[in-house]
Amino acid sequence: QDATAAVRPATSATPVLPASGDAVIDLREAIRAKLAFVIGKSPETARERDWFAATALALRDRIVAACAAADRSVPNKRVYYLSLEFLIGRLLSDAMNNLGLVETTRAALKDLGVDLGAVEAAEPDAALGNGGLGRLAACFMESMASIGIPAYGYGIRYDHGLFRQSFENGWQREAPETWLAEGNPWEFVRPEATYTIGFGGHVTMSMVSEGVIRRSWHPTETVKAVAHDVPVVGWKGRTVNTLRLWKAEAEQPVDLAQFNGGDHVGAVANRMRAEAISRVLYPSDSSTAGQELRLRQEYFFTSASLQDLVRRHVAERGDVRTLPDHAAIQLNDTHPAIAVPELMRILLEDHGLIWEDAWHVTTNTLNYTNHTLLPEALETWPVELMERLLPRHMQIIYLINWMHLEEQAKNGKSDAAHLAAVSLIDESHGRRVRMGHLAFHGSRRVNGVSALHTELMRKTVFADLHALDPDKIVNKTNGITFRRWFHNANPGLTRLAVDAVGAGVLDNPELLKGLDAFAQDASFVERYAAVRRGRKEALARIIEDRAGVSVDPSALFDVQIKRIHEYKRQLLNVIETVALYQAIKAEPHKDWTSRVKIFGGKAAPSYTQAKLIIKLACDVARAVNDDPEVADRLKVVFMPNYSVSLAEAIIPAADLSEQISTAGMEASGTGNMKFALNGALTVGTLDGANIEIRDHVGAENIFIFGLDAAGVQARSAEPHYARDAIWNSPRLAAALDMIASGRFSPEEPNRFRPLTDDLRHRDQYLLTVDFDDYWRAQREIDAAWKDPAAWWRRAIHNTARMAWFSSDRSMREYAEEIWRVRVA
Ligand code: NBG
Repeated sequence: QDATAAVRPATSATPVLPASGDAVIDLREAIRAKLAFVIGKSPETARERDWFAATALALRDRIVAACAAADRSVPNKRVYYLSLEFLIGRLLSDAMNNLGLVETTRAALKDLGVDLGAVEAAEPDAALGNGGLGRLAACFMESMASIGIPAYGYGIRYDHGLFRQSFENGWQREAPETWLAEGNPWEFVRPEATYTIGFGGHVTMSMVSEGVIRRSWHPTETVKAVAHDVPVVGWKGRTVNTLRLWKAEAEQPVDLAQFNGGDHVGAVANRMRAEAISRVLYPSDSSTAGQELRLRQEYFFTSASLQDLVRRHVAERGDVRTLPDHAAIQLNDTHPAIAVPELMRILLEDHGLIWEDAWHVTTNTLNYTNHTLLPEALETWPVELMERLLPRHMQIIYLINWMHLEEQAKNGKSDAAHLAAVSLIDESHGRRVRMGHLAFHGSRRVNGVSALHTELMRKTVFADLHALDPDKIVNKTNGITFRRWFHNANPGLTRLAVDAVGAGVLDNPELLKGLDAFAQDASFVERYAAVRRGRKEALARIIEDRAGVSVDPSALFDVQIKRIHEYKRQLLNVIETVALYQAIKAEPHKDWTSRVKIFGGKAAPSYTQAKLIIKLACDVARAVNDDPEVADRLKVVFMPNYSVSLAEAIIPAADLSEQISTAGMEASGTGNMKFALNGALTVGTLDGANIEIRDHVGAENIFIFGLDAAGVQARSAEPHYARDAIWNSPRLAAALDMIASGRFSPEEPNRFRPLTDDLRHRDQYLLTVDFDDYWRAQREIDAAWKDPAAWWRRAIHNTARMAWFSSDRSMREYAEEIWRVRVA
């Protein structure tokens, strides 16, 4: 397991509640009992993993107790958050912190001769997501529980989460992830919440009365969805919500006739096919997977979730027509967009509603969040595939679309171009269902995830639909949960904040503003810098351990950790590294600011260009780190197997946060928020939430460079912009030449030509155009680092002014303006 234990200073966790003697004894005995009677081990034979399971089970009892003690009455309205991804990471520290039991647990384990840090490190990450979209869902679940919004998260219980990444000579290798190999102590299996999910087959029509035709679906294949519940405990144990993850099981685990006939493999083929649905998370981020199994996953979890919530509603309220009064459903991206026809089908077929009533219920219950405008990520499914897999849904989509287009004609907007633009079916690339259009049309509210992204939704991808209903699109800028990304990840800084502005800051992050007054206070600055220093030393040990590079903790730690994607422009950072390397070699005696460039992130296994960028970063790292002339002035590290836990170790140790996407392409970003909250300064473009971060922390406390979104659009239209930019920048030209020459890949000189050739001829992401200004910003940062008082003042202003980016704020906004649900 990941040995991040070393980074959690054993003496300085947030002491929400100090350990009290009785509580320690109670918990200690509870852990001892779990170890003996559930795990079946003695303290002598128990491994850290066993202690983790025993501790988790003991804490889970307390979560259940908190749940039982809470208000058990039926809430007036619930939120249902449907997401194909929940990137929750480890849960032990969340649970301890929110129950106020960090110190109690530490003391209880200590009594048993066990170190809490080691136990925490033994928990596998639940990596049921790829990146920002899945992590956002996890932050939102925690925030809803913390501010008291009754909610269920619905997703898939993947056997295998996001793959494990290792490097072989700098090439990414993928291995399956196995978080469930030793069971999951947090979950409860709920066989009574099992639903049947159909696929394929045909639709029949029958006359129910004069002129009333009822259609019904007869699937050929059925799969069971079995609920597995993970409790989500909020801050101070106030609310416990549920993350309900569906596991796919076959209705008939073995075909006994086939088995008896000797066909032992054939006898379980059906089971394999069914269970494949929840076997593995698709490792694609901001691009579509496009395969049939993916559509099966989407429909599987959407149908199970809708059946479950409709059943709950009818049991509680009797009448399915009042669903919009008591349930708000959020579709996290288009992955659950099939909810539109599925909810219609349930209402029409299972509850006998007429079309108009069903449509009213559907469009007043569903809401949709868009997370990207990148064309390669906009889901469309071939009509032919939908007709084969979900014939009834395809009929319903056709009918919805027919009415939608009729409405246009009625309003005098029947020109072909307009109809083609707003249609739910794209006729231009074969016939395909546009899932974004479907989700948009079937929802009451549609939201973007940052101010800029929402503006671009209105102007670009959804412009035509937006014109039809100008109030539908709203902005809800993303947020992060401070409990995990500040209190748990950075106990030292949290302690310092508590000392400075009071423990109320743990409940109300707005109190962080009080830290502004300490930005010039020498003793506070010293403590703030000491906390960072401690985290950098710990990270340096992890870097040595996992990447085999020794780095100096007094250097500037410059970090870019996120999925590897061309639009995020890790390549721009690598090229700047090469240019800096050349500059140091040219003037080795100049007073360079020492830097450690830290990269981390996974590339989708089929994303060739992204994997080549990783290889380049690793090859550049090898050359730079081995060059005695450079020595400690520049080190480059690519950390393998980036994960939520690793982020928790890296972010508090970062001095500089790289948020350098091409303007207009990063919908929001949320890593950017985590860094700034922990006091790293940002070097970034005017993209996504960077703009709002600048507005909050102040333009003098962030390093902005490059074209803005309008500039990107204008420049992209110019011919030869890349050629011209390289021509005008000798520094860029020299760095590209060095890479293209094979200097970093002597054993294969042309290895990186696909990267350099692409930049010279196409450069879709405008690296060449932004390069010089990026270089300028980086040298400004070098200079700023040399003035520690000014640097720490800026860092403290960042921490002090990031409160608005709490996901509690995001959730309150959703609650008021989208879900219309009361916050307790
Ligand atoms: C991602 C965006 C990020 C954004 C997260 C969360 C997808 C499809 N989108 O910029 O790229 O922060 O969503 O909203 O993964």
